[in-house]
Amino acid sequence: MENSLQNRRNFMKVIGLGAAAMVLPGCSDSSFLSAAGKKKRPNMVIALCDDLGYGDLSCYGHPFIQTSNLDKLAAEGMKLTDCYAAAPVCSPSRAGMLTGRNPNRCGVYDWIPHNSPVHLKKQEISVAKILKKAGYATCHVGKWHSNGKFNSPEQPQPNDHGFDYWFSTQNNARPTHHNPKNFVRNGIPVGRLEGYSSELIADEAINWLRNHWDRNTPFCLFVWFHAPHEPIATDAKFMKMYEGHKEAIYYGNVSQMDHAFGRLMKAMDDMALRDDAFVMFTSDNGPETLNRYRGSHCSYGSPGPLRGMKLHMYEGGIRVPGIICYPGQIKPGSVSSEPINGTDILPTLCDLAGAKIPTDRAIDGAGILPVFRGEKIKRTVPLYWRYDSALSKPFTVAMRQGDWKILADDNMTVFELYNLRKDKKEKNNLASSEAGRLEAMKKTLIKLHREIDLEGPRWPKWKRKK
Ligand SMILES: [Ca+2]
Repeated sequence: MENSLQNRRNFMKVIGLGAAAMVLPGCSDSSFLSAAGKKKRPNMVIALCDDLGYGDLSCYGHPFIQTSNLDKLAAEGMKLTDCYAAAPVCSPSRAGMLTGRNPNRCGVYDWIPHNSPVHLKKQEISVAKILKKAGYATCHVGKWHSNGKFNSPEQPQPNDHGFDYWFSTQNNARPTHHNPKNFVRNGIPVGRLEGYSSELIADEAINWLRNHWDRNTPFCLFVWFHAPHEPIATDAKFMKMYEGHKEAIYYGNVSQMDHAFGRLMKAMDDMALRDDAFVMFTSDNGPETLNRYRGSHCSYGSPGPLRGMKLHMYEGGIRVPGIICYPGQIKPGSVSSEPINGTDILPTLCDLAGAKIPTDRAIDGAGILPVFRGEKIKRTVPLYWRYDSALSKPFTVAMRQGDWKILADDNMTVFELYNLRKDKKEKNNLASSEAGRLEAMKKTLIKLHREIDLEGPRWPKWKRKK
């Protein structure tokens, strides 16, 4: 642990020293440096879907779903083939994105029900808080799901975690994506809204850029769509695109989100904000399990070629689409297979902003800027996931190092080992034939698992009201 923190500090010294004059080889350095020779701080958009599967976008191989705006983003930037969420379920995945830390360290172990005592604690340092301190304007629109007592003084709210402006819901849009009535804008409930949540979220983001953001400051905008999480509702015109498909409501829901995302990109284009903006799109976990909600039958998400779905420790639960566009710094149409995790967002945005990454606590993520110049990420902590309620029992823990992934039960007694580069479907368990590798990975995993387990806080007992 001490070693890993020290390594991280040493690494950060290197990054810190290099930040002022950082040039990305292979890219246009002139666009990265202002006329005065100072590093230009980009505007940032982090768009997130809810339960969008690895196979749910056209550019990730879906045979029917049309996602022209996200396909365009990939064509203009980089498609990540090995992008991971920090967890196979909503709240921990978001806690990992916001803090750069494995969510189990923060005490966010599972999705957070309404009124639960569980929340992202105030002492956690969110990326929004760091960016705000560094002079960024910060905005969150959409699903928050990082506390149980939403919009209550009893727990930290988006503003407490560094968002200047927020237009958010505790969890899903209710009663559905259509005419939701649970959005809160900067602490004030807004009542029933007309329209669909993806469009409302895009409208608010565009309105914030046009009317609330001060152009003299760089901005970081978190756009966290509810789509395509249940309960789904889709505008008829998007369902019509899939006439004859029983999955039309789901397919159309993804296309409607894509359309809303495209409107935001177009608005940024119109405001001349795209030329040097860092835009990332990803999902918080794998696709919903088919027909989990009886009578709804809207869970038609696809993990593509991967094994498992949401709530699984196999790839389908945690591997998600990941697209990054950063003009002048990423070669258009490029593809990277470097493993990237939701916890990498905080260090990456800090590197882009020239802000310091916290050194007083364990940070699991790593900056991904080297990927844009075709280099490997310098990780001090392996990619690690733990979800005690995983449907892939006994496997509730996973770790990836390079091409290799180990799965384990919570007691660290049962293991599987896969080479993901050769076997992304996780069909061939090599635990027996790669005994030496298994032992080495077990050792690393057990140490990390224990360290994170010890750090995670415990919560008071609480009974969920039905
Ligand atoms: Ca989710």
